[in-house]
Amino acid sequence: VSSLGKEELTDVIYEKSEEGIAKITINRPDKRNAFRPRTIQELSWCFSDARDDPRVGVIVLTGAGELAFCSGGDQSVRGKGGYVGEDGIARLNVLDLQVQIRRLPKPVVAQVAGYAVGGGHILHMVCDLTIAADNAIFGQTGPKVGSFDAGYGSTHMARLVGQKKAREMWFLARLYDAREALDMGLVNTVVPLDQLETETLVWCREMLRNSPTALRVLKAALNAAEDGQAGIQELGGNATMLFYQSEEGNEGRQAYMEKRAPDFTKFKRLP
Ligand code: 2NE
Repeated sequence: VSSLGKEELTDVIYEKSEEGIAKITINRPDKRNAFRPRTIQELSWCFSDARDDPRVGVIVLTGAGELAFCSGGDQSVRGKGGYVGEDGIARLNVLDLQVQIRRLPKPVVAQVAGYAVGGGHILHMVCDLTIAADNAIFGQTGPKVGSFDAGYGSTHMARLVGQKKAREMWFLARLYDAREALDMGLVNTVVPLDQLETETLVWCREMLRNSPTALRVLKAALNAAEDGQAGIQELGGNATMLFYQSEEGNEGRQAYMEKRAPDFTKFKRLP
């Protein structure tokens, strides 16, 4: 699927607007938008395209219909060791998708109507913001169906809602309505279902008006505080990107190309 093109998407709808919003919709409504390996491969392709497209400033992840954002892994294709695709290989490739969303240097907004449960709940948690409809229902079902996510699904949740609540969510596997999710800090806002799309656009447009570099570095900084060495690498990459745009950075490159000693004396050492 690495050579996948937009025309080959079956499980996902991918749209880009003139104003710079990419919208990625999980399109398996008959299964409450449960994902199979192909769904994740397609999502990954879309996120990669949205990352690389300089016209895209914000990405929205959502689910088709009003009944579900995503109900997690498709249990009908779950095999030994993961979810099994057409190639017969068992995969847990949603874990790679979580990392991709986390590392993507543009804001990713989850637009949630209906169920966001299991692996679908984790997908909304790793998005930067969540706009929920008043019919949204959140929770982990893993312990009921013989599954768990001991990565971001647990540790990032604890950072969002606190240790006690995270243990409650995982150990009891209860479901929570949108108001409870808002009170817990799981989502940013709750709006009537018929205003979900409009409200998401309002939040996206507000971010699009702000400095893309500021948002990019802030996302990396907020990640770095939690992601250890990988987080520092992400934040550090932004420093290199900015340094490469500076006169001082270019003096080094220029001197090397001209086979002369670099002259860094003209650059101020700021306090
Ligand atoms: C989502 C929920 C609560 C919705 O309930 P309801 O009553 O609104 O719908 P219903 O009738 O349960 O579902 C409609 C159709 O969608 C299928 C159902 O089997 C049903 O199919 P039909 O009977 O019409 O043929 N469906 C829904 N979710 C599915 C799923 N995840 N896999 C396959 N088919 C699914 C209710 O449907 C529900 O509780 N779903 C299961 C949620 C779940 O346990 N997800 C997996 C968690 S584990 C996970 O995602 C995971 C992980 O923990 C670690 C790594 C990777 C993944």
